[in-house]
Amino acid sequence: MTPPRVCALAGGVGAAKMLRGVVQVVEPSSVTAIVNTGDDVTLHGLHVSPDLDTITYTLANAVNPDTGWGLMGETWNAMAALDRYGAALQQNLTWFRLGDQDLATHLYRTQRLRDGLTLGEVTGEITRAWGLQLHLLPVTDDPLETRVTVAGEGEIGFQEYFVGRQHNVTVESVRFAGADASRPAPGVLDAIAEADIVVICPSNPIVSIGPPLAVPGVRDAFAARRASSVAISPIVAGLALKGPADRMLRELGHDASVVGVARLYRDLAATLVIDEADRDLAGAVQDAGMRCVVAPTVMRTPQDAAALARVALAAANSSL
Ligand code: FO1
Repeated sequence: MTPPRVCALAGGVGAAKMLRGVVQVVEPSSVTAIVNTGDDVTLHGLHVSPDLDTITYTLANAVNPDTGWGLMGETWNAMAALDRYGAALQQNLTWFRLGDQDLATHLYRTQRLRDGLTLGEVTGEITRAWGLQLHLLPVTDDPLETRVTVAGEGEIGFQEYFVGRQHNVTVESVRFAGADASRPAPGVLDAIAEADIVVICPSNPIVSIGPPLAVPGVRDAFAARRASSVAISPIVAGLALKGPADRMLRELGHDASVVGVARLYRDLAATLVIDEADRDLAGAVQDAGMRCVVAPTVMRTPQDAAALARVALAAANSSL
């Protein structure tokens, strides 16, 4: 029997962990991840795609396990050398840490884009070079930039918010610059339409799942597959496992809970998987309009991720 085709909507670290589980449960070559590019940033003239790279490095078992981004066993000589020039300028040129091996990815991606390839084509070359069998697609090949308006400062870039200020500032609003003019990358709408199962990964609903849905046509494509779609809550017991998702939900007027997540996802997925810690909210999730499955959703090991993937795929199947 042909393996089920899975299409995943993915952000960074949480999605990478989820995908590491999915590829243990179904044939990796039948998995397509549609990845957020709103985190992308140009620094030192280089195009950095954090969510694409986090997934690539994680699936290649090369990611720095402590941070969830960048490469394990990294050295920082280029950053140290740049600090010499930062001192001359009296500027911090290395607030966004690019390791020596990681730099190769950004050098290569930037050159290939200059050669005229699309971000999707370059991503294919990079994932093949890392021996990945699953397909990674940027949600769009066009510019898409998450901009965050923070209290007392005005609008800054996503990485200035997330890294520059360690997301320790209050968010007043978020917008996705370029979204209206952007087009789904080749293969994105087909991957969503042709999937047997759609998985919305446990990523930040605002700034990881939000930007891809802002690309014209993408939200409708996912909504059309609602019956075959399952989402995993990135919020457990009111908290994000990593990053500012809980704060951002609250600051933007949503409930920082599995019920708040259900209100955001109910048009996109029939089922929401929530952690055992939120078992008593299962009824409220159903009242919010989503079938609710309770299971362990904290992925500490690849085995945890595979178990969660099995639960998610079974839930999506049973709602067919
Ligand atoms: N996150 C940080 O908190 N500090 C960093 O210096 C940093 C550097 C970095 C370099 C490459 C890359 O692909 C990701 C990097 N990240 C860093 C993570 C990045 O901010 C991601 O966008 C977040 O993980 C959210 O997805």
